[in-house]
Amino acid sequence: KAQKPCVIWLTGLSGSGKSTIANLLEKRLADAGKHTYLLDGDNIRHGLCGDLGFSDKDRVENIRRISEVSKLFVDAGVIVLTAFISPFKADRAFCRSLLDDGEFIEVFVDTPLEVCESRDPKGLYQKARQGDIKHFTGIDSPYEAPDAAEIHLTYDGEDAAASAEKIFAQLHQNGWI
Ligand code: GGZ
Repeated sequence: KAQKPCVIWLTGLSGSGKSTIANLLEKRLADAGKHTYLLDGDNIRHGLCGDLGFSDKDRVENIRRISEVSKLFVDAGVIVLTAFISPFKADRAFCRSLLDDGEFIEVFVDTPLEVCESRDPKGLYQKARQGDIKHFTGIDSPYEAPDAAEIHLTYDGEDAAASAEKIFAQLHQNGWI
């Protein structure tokens, strides 16, 4: 039987763990025999969206393109995972609007700013605090938290593997995959 395609849309601050969780979840889905594709900064911001920066306007365009590409993958029967900050509600709603009911699964990786900032794997928060990077999400650029995400990962100090497993379980329980 053909798999049920959908978009698993992770949203959250820089350093919240989106990419790490998405990579582990993709592995878990592949092990379960699912055909998946992960869209993240590595394959999108260097290619299709290589002309875009981090102004509000560019972020809107970034998410618009990612949404359209996600829809194409769903048309092809693939389970798509996306890992972008996607700070604006309206843009996430746009992706939802492109898909059928039940095909857009919003996952809020709700790691507090203090935790993300203490991780600071690339030193970007420090640069933002010093004013060396402008328009950094959570510092001087907004993040609009979802108020009705299908899956809400509240931060409890658990590791990314546990978070990926939680998402996997909820995808099953709700019949989304
Ligand atoms: C936020 C920035 C910025 C600014 C560079 N604001 O931790 P990272 O490095 O790997 O994740 C961040 C990534 C965000 O790109 P997205 O495509 O997910 O953003 S959006 O959805 O808002 O379009 C960070 C890095 O790019 N980065 N400058 N000013 N993050």
